[in-house]
Amino acid sequence: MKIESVTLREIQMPLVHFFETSFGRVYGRRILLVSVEGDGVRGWGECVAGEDPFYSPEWIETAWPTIKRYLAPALLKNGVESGRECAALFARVRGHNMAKAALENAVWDAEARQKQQPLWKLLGGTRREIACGVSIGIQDSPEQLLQKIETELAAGYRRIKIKVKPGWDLNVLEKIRARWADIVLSVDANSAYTLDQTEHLRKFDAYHLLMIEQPLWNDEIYLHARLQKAIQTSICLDESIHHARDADFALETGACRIINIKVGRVGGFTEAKKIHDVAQQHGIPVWCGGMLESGVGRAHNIALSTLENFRLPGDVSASKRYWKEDIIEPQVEVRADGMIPISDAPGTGYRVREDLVQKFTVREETWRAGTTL
Ligand code: OSB
Ligand code: MG
Repeated sequence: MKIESVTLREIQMPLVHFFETSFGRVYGRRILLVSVEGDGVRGWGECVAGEDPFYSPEWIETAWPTIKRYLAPALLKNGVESGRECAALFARVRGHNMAKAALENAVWDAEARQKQQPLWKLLGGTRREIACGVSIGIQDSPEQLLQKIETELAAGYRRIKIKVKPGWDLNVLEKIRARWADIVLSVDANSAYTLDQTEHLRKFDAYHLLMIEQPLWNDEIYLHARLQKAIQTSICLDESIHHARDADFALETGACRIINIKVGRVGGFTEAKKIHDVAQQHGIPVWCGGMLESGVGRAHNIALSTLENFRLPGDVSASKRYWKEDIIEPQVEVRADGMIPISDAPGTGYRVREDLVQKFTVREETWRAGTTL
């Protein structure tokens, strides 16, 4: 398809409730959105980079100039036949996966609309409904955490994940298990521990967790293999996996038994599909991670989660857990049985509310094909 223009925006939206991880607390989001236009359709993509370089070295202030100076010009000068071709076009730029994914996914989105096909089908998905979990941040007190878990269980969510760090881990797990002995429960450390704490991490085994996500360094795989040998709880890697080669290395070395796929962290749908396939060949399940996305990224996560090997509930939850009013229509809703039904409509099945996008926009730039970039 011929890409005629690329628009990059920053929107700002307050979160309904703050979100705290081992690297800090956020009260609202600054989100970069990309839209591409061509062949009479518009496709949308979300850049999941954070407000700070804490989850990953990439953050919104590296993503903006990377898109402006390199990625958007590459797309506008060369054009692409499909979303599949973007990764090769962007390969000259090293890293900056979240910036790349925002553009690549916008092209897939446009392609699905142009072909009048559901995005999930274009991606090769098969599921007609997907299972949802929730990620609950660190709270001011264990009592508040228990209250939140109760609310999410009542809403039907099929897996509870809590954020942990030293000082907010075994003490809260003890309280959770005393109240709910059998719920499907995971923890996510976002790299808050080191290998010297293996003895401490082994104590997590007593709480029969579905997984412990990213216990060690964000840039480390092999030391997770050492840890996995020493503990019973399955390790899931998030931050450490950037492409299919990482997934292959992690699975060959036994560094994890589960992989979290975030389409932004891995540079777009094309690489996400490859990681999905590598895991499947190893008999390892994957699930879809979240990055406190607006409806644009959320709708893409839903489409990705329809692939067969997304066998565990994802961090793909309802719009209303994050936003007073999400920027898509309909809002993402989770049924009382904890599932999201998949629409047969062309594209994502969710319409972007451009009036709201406009209202939340704080900066915006458009680049067109054929003009000096
Ligand atoms: O590690 O999965 C993570 C949010 C921001 C950065 C990293 C992570 C998260 C989440 C939130 O856990 C998941 C969600 O979108 O609800
Ligand atoms: Mg994580």
